[in-house]
Amino acid sequence: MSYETIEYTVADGVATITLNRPDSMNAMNAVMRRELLQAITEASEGARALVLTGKGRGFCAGQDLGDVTSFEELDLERTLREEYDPILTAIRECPIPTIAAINGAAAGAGANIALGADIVIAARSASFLEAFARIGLIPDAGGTYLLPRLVGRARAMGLSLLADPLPAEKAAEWGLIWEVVADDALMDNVNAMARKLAAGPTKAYRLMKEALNASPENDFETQTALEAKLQGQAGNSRDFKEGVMAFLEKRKPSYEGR
Ligand code: T3D
Repeated sequence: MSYETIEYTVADGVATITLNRPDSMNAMNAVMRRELLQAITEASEGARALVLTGKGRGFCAGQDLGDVTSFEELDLERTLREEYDPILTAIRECPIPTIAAINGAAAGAGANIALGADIVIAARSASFLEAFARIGLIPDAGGTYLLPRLVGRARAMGLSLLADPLPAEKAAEWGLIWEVVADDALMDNVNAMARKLAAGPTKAYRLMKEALNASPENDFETQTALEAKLQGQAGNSRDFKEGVMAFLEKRKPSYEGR
């Protein structure tokens, strides 16, 4: 499959999607939304880990504001429901681990799509900007769902109302993201992590994602019942047997993801 607005590569079981409209800080137009969804689906079916990053000095500046040619014809509810939401769902329900490598500014929908990944690693010079209030909108692309859950109501409100850039260091300090690394070490760190995950027990990863994603909405009994059900599935996997045998035989496990 060839793409116009993204680059898509697969190596060592790791699919990498690079948003590729650097002149506009990788702002999202309709083609990019379509291609991003297609590439996530492709990765879900053929790879064992997924990395999402941006070309140039930005990660993604959110909606391409240059696309707004007629305010009369604009239907944001439709665009969100039909074009953004499927991307958020594809990332959240992606059966393989997802890593967002934030190489620069992540703004608007670009920030919230990134925050939907399983692990977010940012370059020290990167920042997160809930830019919406600057143009009279509310955080979308999952922002109002994710932000309070990740950093609590006070910080979610501050980020949304003030719309000031949050430096990567502070984002890590707040628990919004996993970690910050030196700019020139970003992709080495991310690639090493992605390769480690791709060689791991990917069936267990899928099940743990299902459990952790369900957790915020569940009460204790519901969650522990789900945990037991999913652990039952993990316990029936070849990877579990391989993990235990490798431990007992004092060797490295070789996981197949089933
Ligand atoms: O369908 C719908 O509309 C609903 C969905 C909405 C979802 C949303 O994402 S709404 C939020 C949209 N995004 C923004 O409001 C962010 C706008 N951009 C910025 O605030 C800043 O550009 C950044 C903080 C991302 C980066 O700042 P800086 O100073 O590093 O770069 P810059 O000079 O502002 O931008 C560089 C170029 O990218 C510039 O083009 P030029 O002048 O060199 O030709 C700029 O116009 C362009 N650019 C940046 N963001 C966008 C963009 N072009 C189109 N759309 C953008 N979002």
